[in-house]
Order: sequence, then structure tokens, then C-alpha cells
Amino acid sequence: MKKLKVGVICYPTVGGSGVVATELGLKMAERGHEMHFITSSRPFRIPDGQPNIHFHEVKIDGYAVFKYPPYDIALANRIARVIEEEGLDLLHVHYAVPHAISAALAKDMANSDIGVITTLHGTDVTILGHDPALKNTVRYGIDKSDLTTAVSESLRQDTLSLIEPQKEILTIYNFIDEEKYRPVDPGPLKSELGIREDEKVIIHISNFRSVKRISDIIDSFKLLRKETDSKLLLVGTGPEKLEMMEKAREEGLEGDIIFTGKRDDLPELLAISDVMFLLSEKEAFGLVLLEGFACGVPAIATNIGGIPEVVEDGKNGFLVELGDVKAAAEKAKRLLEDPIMHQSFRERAIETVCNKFNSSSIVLRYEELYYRVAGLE
Ligand code: GMT
Repeated sequence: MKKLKVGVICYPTVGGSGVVATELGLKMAERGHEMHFITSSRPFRIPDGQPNIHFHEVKIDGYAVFKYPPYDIALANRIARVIEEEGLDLLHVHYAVPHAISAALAKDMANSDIGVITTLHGTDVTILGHDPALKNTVRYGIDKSDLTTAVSESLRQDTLSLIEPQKEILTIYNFIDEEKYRPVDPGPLKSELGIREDEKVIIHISNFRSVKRISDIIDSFKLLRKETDSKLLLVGTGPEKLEMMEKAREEGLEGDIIFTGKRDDLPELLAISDVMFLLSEKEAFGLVLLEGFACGVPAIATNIGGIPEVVEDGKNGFLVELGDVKAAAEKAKRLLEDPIMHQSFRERAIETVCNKFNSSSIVLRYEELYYRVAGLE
């Protein structure tokens, strides 16, 4: 079968969508396809000189006349050039708004009938879809695409009911790099972070946006801390970080909550962790759950969005209702105090990644769609 030339448009450096787009690009490149990332900066997981990977930077000057530099138009212009210069077979865009819109404009500019796959990751639908001004734009992006995928069944259903697109939407789950995320030896990390060997570790990893409800995590940890010797690791950074540091101080938990900042050693941090907390109010999938599972860390997570498709209640974690910090603390205590249950959840978590979210099967699924959209079935 002919190897494909694919244009990939994503937010390269932040969030799960960038990770999924990059990992998928790397896996497709390993399969011999030529992957062209058209982005504002080099995706951070892609080293220089990686075979079959090309990077086309979108540059935009800050002309004084524009209050907001028109990135989406600059992106469309760059996509149009890459379509022509590289002879791309298809575009894979992550996020309907703005990327699917830029792709539609690029096709028009290049006078090309290139196929477009759009992958929805969540916030474009679950947040923008409620804004009447943007709902039609999201629908336009989907309907202009040849094929749209959603990262969970929940997101697919939300898109159908909120956006009412004309085009069909397929669910393709996210995956992670199983070679990176696996049980590893953390060395002396636990003591380096000032955690005693006998203390349990709760971990939360995110971009500290308000949807992540870190305040609930701190409240729940406060309850848990009264009963179980434990520390809370808050990994990452973002808009709510300072406020959450202040809250930890006010609650008298300064010594028990460790704000690590952004870290590259996530498998090691997960290796010293006993439970992951993800108490978000919106989550189309929750990629971080898979990262934790692959390293053998069960989760306590909210019963919202795509999370119940990842967390099987009572098997690889526990589901709690949004805002129920007491239930989260109780379930965590149960799990932490029962080593047999913890071991069985740990094994089930690793199995979940191998079976339901296996990267090889998911990559093949995308590849099949790439051939379909490129008209080469
Ligand atoms: O959740 C975020 O803040 C970042 C956002 C992103 O662009 O990566 O995450 C969305 O896409 C991820 C990858 O598909 C999903 O795992 C997240 O659940 C989704 N976030 C939301 O739906 C809030």
C-alpha cells in the first residue's frame, strides 16, 4: 500500500491533545508515512532528525494594527503552502475550532480537494458548543471535514446533541506511549521529595485549569490526611496554581501538599504514587488516567464526561459524583488500607491500557481512516 503524506495540525506543546497528536504522528512515521506537523512550535516530544517527521512553523508578526494577531489565518496560509509544496494526501486536524476552520480555508486557498480528518478533544465541544456565537463555527468545522472522530463515546454523544452536525462522528479512544509509561524504578525520588517510606502518596497531574477542580482535591485530601498518613503531589502548572498554593497554606496543609511544578519524570512520580485523583467537572477522556494506569496507579475520579469509559468503578479505580469530596476521601482510604484490593486494582489498571486502549490497535484504526479519507481504500 502507498505510504501517505499527512499534514498534522495541533496545539503541539500543551495538554493531552498535543500528546495524542504527537504520539500518533510518531507511530505513523514508524509505519513509513511522511508526517508534516504544521504548528506554532516544534512538538516537544519530537527530537531533531526524526525519520519521516517534518515540521513547518507557523509564524505571525505582531503588527500594531491588530489587537489580536490572526493566527488562524496565518495557519491556513501555511497549510495551503504545505499542501502544494509537499503534495499532501490528507490533513489530520486536532480541534474543530480553530484548526478545522483553518484547514477548510487552506483547502480553498490551495484550490485543493484534499481529505480532512478532524479529531475532537473536548473543550471545543463541551465549552464552545454552549456559546451560541461559536456553536455554528464548530458545526461548520465538522461538516467541512470528510470525517470527524471523538476521543470518547461521551464526547461523540455531546457533539451530536449540542452541535447537531450533518456528518457522522466516530469514536476512537486515546492511547499513550506504553514504552514510556510503565512501572519503573523511581530510585530515591520518594525521600528526595521529603516523603517517608511508610507514607501513602496521592498524585494529581494537570494544567491547573479551573475545570480540574483542584480545590476539591485539596478538600478531599484534608479529610483523608486525618485518617491516613499521606502526602499529596500536585504536578503541573497553570492558571490556578498560586491560588491553590494559598489554599494549601490556609488549610494548614503546607507540609503535606507538594507542588512539584511541571516535570518530565512522570513515570517515576507515578511509581511512588498509590492513587491518582482526577476530580474534574469536564473531561472528554482524561488522558492522564491512562498514564497512571500504565504505571499501575489506580484512580479516584469523577463520574463525568468520558471518565467512566476509562475508570471501571470498583475494578481499576472508583468513581465519585462531582464535588463529593467526602466520598473521594473514603474511597481512597478504602483502597489505601486494603493491600489486596490495591494490588488487584493495580493489575486491572495495567490490563485496561493493554486491552482497551492498546496503542497498536488504535493507530491501525486511524491508519485505516487515513487511507479512506485519502481515497486509497
Ligand atoms: O483538559 C485540558 O485542559 C486540555 C485538553 C487538551 O487540549 O489536551 O484536554 C482535552 O483533550 C484530552 C486529549 O484528548 C482529553 O484527555 C481531555 O479530557 C480533554 N479535556 C477536557 O475535555 C476538559
